[in-house]
Amino acid sequence: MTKQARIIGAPTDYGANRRGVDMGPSAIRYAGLADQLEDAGVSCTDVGDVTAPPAETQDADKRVPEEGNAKFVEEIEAVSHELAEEVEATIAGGATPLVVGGDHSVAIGSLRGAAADADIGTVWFDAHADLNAPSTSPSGNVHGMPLAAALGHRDFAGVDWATAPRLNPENVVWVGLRSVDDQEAADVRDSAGTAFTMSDIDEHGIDEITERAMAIASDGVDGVHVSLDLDWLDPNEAPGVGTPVRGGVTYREAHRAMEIVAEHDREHDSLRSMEAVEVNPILDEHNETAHLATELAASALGKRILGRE
Ligand code: 6HN
Ligand code: MN
Ligand code: MN
Ligand code: MN
Repeated sequence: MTKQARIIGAPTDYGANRRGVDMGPSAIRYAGLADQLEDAGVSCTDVGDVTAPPAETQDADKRVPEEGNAKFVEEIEAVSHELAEEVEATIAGGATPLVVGGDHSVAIGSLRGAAADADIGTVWFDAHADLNAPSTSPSGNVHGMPLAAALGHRDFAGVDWATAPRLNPENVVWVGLRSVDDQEAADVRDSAGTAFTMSDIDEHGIDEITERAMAIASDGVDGVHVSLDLDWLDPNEAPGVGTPVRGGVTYREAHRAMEIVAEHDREHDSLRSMEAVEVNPILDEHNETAHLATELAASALGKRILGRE
């Protein structure tokens, strides 16, 4: 059956430390996302963007909670509601949501939507663990917190709009970690999830690590949300991101990983939803990072070099 994808733009930078990532959805569309997907044999519709007023028109400081620090939480709450509804409706309609960000705080909405009606796991392709909470975050930027929020961790306990109760902690898998804050690292170790660092990729290779990640994330649940933060790649390959960290995966490794996601999906029908986030066109070179996001999404959704079987 032809795969159906629904592109949902989430043009936010509320959760990031640098402006510009709100232009990610436009840049990714301009880089040819829909064409890439059609070439991959995926039938796709673009529903446009969720509502996200420019950060300049909002007041970050008034939104900082008394305990801990989380900038723009009210704006992020509004985006999460709308995005969760879009993602849920997309899945209910039989299509695969492809959320394009925006900063990584949009994952709060993606995960809630994907888990609205099913038990899910997630594979988090990212340099960062995104497991900070308002009381532990060194920055107050919510893009460093979506997994803590979704898992109902610490400060987010009882914050309904932020948590995804059917995201199973044992099915959370990080791939490619190389920049984790001190308390966050302890929380990753204490979590029920599985963390594969860049060292693990060096040691075992991208094939084995991605295969293990998909196996763990999909074990005993209904599907997997694949979260692709473009800073997962090395900044040489993906310069247009707000929080680059040297020592990331190469272009080929990234493609291989996404192809393994697609292979796993072909065999197990495991890919429930996906997002590509943190593309910052202001910092990009000739829209390369946005273009990369389109190619990687196409690979994850089944693109093969010699076409379909
Ligand atoms: N991202 N750990 C840092 C923080 O501010 O919490 C960086 C987070 C980056 C988040 O890239 O999605
Ligand atoms: Mn991230
Ligand atoms: Mn990151
Ligand atoms: Mn091994």
